[in-house]
Amino acid sequence: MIKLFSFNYFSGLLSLLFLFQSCAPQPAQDVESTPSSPNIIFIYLDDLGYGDVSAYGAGTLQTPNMDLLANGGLRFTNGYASSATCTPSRYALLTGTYPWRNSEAKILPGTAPLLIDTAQLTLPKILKEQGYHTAVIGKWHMGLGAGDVDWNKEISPGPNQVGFDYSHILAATQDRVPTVYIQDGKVVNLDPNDPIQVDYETNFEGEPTAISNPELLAMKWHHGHNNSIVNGIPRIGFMKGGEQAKWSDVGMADHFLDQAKSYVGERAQSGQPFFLFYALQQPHVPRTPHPRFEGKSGMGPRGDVILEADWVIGEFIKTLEEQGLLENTMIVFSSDNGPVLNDGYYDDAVEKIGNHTPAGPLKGGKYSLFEAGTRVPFVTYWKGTIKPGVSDAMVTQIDLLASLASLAGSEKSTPDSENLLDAFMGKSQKGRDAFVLEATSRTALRAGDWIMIPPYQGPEVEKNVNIELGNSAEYQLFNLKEDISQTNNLAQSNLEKLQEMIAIFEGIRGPNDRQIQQLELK
Ligand code: NG6
Ligand code: CA
Repeated sequence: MIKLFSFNYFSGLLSLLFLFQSCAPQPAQDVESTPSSPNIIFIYLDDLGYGDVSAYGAGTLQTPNMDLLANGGLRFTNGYASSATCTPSRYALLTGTYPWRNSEAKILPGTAPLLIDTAQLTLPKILKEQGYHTAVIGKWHMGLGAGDVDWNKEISPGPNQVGFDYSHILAATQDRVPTVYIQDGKVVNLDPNDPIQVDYETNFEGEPTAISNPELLAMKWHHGHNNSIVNGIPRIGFMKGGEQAKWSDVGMADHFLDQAKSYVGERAQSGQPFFLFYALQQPHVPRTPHPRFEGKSGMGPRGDVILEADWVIGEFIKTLEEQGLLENTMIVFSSDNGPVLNDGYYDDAVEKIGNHTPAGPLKGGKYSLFEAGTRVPFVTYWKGTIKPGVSDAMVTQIDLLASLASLAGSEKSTPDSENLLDAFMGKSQKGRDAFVLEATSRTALRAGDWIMIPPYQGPEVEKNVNIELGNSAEYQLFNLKEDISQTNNLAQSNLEKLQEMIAIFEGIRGPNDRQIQQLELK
C-alpha cells in the first residue's frame, strides 16, 4: 500500500512553479502565415466515443462525413474533453476554465440556473470583441435563468448574456424537461393559453408519468427516466402544458440542421466573420433517429443516430461549400465526453453492438476517469490552410479559448487555457505538458505519456451503465504510450514516477483538494 505523500519542499516548489506558469501571460502565437479572422465553427457531438468515428480506425460503423473532416484535416489522437460528462465539459469549452474549479459544474437538471457567471470571460465574448457575430445552435445544458425560471416569459440570463448574439437551443438534454426549443430566451411556438410548468421534485396533479401510465410508453426506461412522458418517451423531470411548443424527437436533427444552414447562409451574405457553436444532440439518449435512418446501422438506434449525425454533418459541409465559406472557416469537430451504451433506456444499444467498439482501444467510457471518459474524437479542419494529417500532441477543449482568441487576433486568455494554436494548425507537434481531467467530481492527472489516478472510494464498475469508473483503493499509474488500454498499473513498480505525478497534480489542484473531493463522495 502506498502512503499519501505529505506536502514537502519538493512538491511545494513545484506548486509554486506551476502557479507562476499558469498565471503568467501566454505569449502571442506567430500567426503571420495564417489568415486572420476566419469563421470558426464547433461541431460538437454528445457522447460520441473515440472509436465511433471510422477515421479513428477502431469500430465497424462507417462515418464518411466525419471522416471527411478527420482525414481532410488534422486528426488528434490525444485530444481531450475536459470532463467525462456534459455540463462540465461545455463549461470548460466556453470559459477556458477547469470545470472542477466550479463546484456547480455537474450534470444539471433542466431547472438549474445559468452556470457561467455573466461577468466571466468566455470564448464568444472574446470573439465578439474581435468583430465576430456569435451563435449557439443545439444542446446547451449549462443552466438558464437565476433559479426561478418562468418558462412563459423571457428566460434570462442565458447564452445571450454570456457572449452569444443568437441562440436556438434545447435547455438541458433530450431526456430532460422542458422538451421545447428556446430561441434568444423565448420558448419557440409557445401558446400563451397553455403555459409551461416544470418541476424536478414533484409531479403536477393528474399528469401521467412512466410509473403511473406505463401503457403510454413507446420507449421503455431502464434506470432513471421515469417522470413525465413526452412523445411516448419517459423523461427526467416533470412538465405540464406547452403542448404546441414541444419538439419532435425524430425531427430534432433536421431542425437543428435547418437552423445551422440558415444561420451560415445569412452570415455569408453579411461579410462579417462568425462563430457558430453547433451542438448536436446525438448519440445521447433517448436515441430517436428520423425514420430515414431507422435500421440503417444494424446496431439499433445508437448506431442509427450516429449515421444520422454523420449525414447532418455532410449536409452542413455542403452548405458551407455552396456558400463559399469552406476556405475561410476553421472547423473544430469533437465530442463532450466518451461513449455509453445503456444510459437509461432499453434501446438495443448493448444487444446490437456486434463488433463495434465505441471507445476504440480505450478503457472505460462516459463517467469514467479512464481514458474513454475524456479522450474523444478531436479534429481541426480548414480547407486549404490546415494540412491534412495526424497529431499526437496533447490538446484539450479548455485550450480552444486561448488558441482561437489568438487566431482572431486577441491575446485574452484564462489561467487554465493554453494557447496551442500552432498545434491546432498543424505547425507544431507540441501540445500541453499536463492536464487534470475530471469525471463526476473526481480528477486525475495526465502528464506526458503518463496518467495518474488517485485513490477514490466508490464502485469499480457502475452497474447500470456497465462502465469501469476508475475507482480504486490504490493509486493507479499507466504509461499510455505503451499501454493505451490501461491494463498494467505501474504505481507500485515506479514509485519515482508516481511521486512526480502526485507533485504535479497537487501543484495544479492544491494539496488538500483531493481529500475534500473524497469526503464529498462518501
Ligand atoms: C444522467 C442520466 C443519463 C444522462 C446523463 C447526462 C439517469 C439515471 N441518467 O443522470 O441518462 O442524461 O445524466 O448526460 O438519469 S450528459 O451527457 O448530458 O452529461
Ligand atoms: Ca454528453
